[in-house]
Amino acid sequence: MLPSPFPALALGAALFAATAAAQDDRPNIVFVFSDDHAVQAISALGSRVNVTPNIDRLAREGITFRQSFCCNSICGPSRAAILTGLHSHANGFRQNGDRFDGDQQTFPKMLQAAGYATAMIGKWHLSSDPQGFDHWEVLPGQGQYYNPDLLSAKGRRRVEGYCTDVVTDLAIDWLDERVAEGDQPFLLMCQHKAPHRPWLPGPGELELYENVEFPIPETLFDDYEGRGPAAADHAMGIDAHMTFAYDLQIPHGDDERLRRAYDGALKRMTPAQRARWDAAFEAENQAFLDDPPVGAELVKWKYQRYMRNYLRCVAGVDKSLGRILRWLEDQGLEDDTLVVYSSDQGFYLGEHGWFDKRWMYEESMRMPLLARWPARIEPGTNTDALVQNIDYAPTFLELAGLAPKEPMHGRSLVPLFAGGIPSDWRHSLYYHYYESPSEHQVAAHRGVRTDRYKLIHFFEPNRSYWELYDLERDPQEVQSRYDDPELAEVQKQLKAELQRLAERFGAPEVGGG
Ligand code: SGN
Ligand code: CA
Repeated sequence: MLPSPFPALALGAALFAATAAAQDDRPNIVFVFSDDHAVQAISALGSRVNVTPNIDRLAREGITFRQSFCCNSICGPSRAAILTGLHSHANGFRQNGDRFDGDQQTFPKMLQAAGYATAMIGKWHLSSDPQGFDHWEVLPGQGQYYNPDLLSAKGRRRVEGYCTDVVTDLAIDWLDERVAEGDQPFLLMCQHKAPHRPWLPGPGELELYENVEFPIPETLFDDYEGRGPAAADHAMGIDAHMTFAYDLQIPHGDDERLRRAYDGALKRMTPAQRARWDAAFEAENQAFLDDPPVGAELVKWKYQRYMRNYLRCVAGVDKSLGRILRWLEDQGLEDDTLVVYSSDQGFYLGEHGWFDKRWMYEESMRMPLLARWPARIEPGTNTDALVQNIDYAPTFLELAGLAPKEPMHGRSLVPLFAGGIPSDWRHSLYYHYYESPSEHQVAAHRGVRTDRYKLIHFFEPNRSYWELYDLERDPQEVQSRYDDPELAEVQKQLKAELQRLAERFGAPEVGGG
C-alpha cells in the first residue's frame, strides 16, 4: 500500500491561499479527450475489434474505471458536465446548439486562478469562447479532419495536416513552452475530433485493417421487439441511414446534403493528401461498384467499411496519446502528472444495427475513463465504482487542493485511486437526454442505472412509457422487464430512486405517466 497520498489536498481551499507557494507538489493534469470513442474499441476495456496500445498503457500503469458513464450522451452536454461537475439542467447546456455560459464555475477557471497554467486545444463545441485558459485554440463547431481551421483569441487560421496530428502538435508545442517558461503546474486539455463522424482516417492509418473482417455484433439485425416504440423509430441505422459517400467514402448515390459535405471534406485536402486518399479506397470501391452486395450482405459490407474507418481514426487518437506519454517521459514529468483518457460519450459499433449515440442504453451511456499517475496510483488498479462525467471537475479540483465554491453534483474520484470503493459511494446514476426532435431521432428520456438494473422513462407526449432492464441477465438490453411481476419490487425501488435523484439534483419535472 502507498502511504496516504493526499494529506495536503485534504486541507481544502481555505488553507490553499496561505500555502500556495509551498504547494507545487500539485500534479500537472493532462486530459486527453476524444469524440465518440466507444468503450468497445479499447482493448483494455475488452475490445473484440482492435488494439489500443497507448490507452492500454494507462490501464496497465494506472487505473481503469470499468463502470464509467455520461449523464447525457451527446457532445456539448458531456463537455459542459465535465467543466462544471453539474448535470445538464443545472449547467444550462442540455443539447448541441445550446450556448455554454462560461461565466459559471468551471474547474479550468478555478485551476487557473489557483496558479495553474491552462490550455485547451482541439474540439470544444460549446459555442461560447473558452474561459479559464491562458491559451486556447479550438476547432470551430465540429471541426474538419483535413487541414482544419482553428479559432483562438487572435482569430481564425487554417493549419495543414490531419486534425488529430495537428491538435497533438499544438498541444506538445504548448507543453514545450511550459517547460521553457516556468515551474507552474499545468492543465492541458487536448481534445480530438476523431473518431467522430464522418470517420475520415489520417494518412498514416489509411491502410490499417485492410482485408480485416471484424466480428459481426449479435444485434446487428435487431428487430427491436421487447422494447417500447422509440428504439425502432431511430434514424441511426447502418442499413437505412448510413450514407455511401459521406459515411463510407464510396460514390454511390446519396443524400444531397451529405454528399456535398463529403465533397467539401475532400476539397480541403492538398493534392498529395487527396492522391493518397484516392489510392487507399480505389480498388475496394471499384470492386463494390462492379458487384454491389444487396440485402443483409450490403449491411455487413457497410458495417465492415464503417469499422475499418472508425478504428483507423481511433488508432490515430491512440498514437497521439502515445506521443504525449513519450513527451512526459522525456521530460521526466511522469511522476508529477495525472494523465486521463476519456471520450465525450459511448457509441454504437453496429450493436442494435446502429451507429451514433444518445440513448441511455449501455453502449452510448458508457464512457471510457482511464488515468495514470505513477506517484499516486498503483499499476493495474481497477474499480467498479459507478462514476460519471460530473465527477471529473471535483476530482481535478481536489488534486489542485481546491474545493468548489458552488456545490457540484459530482464527487471526486480521488478516493477511488486506491482501488477500493468508499462505503458511502453512490449506488445509482441519474441520466437525462433532451435533444428531441433532432438528427437520428432519439426520443427524450431519463432514467436511473444501478450496478445491476436500468430504468428508463420515455416521456414525450406521443412516446410515453417505461423500460426496465436486468443488465446481468440481459446485458444487450433487448427485453424490457417493465411490469414483469418478478421484478415488481425492483421496479418500485428504481422509480423511487429516480425520483430521489431528480429531487436531489433539482431536475425539471417531466411529463408522461
Ligand atoms: C453531427 C453528425 C451526427 C451526430 C451529431 C452530434 N451529423 O450532426 O451524426 O450525431 O453531429 O455529434 S453530420 O452529418 O454532421 O456528421 S456530437 O458528438 O457532436 O454530439
Ligand atoms: Ca461526441
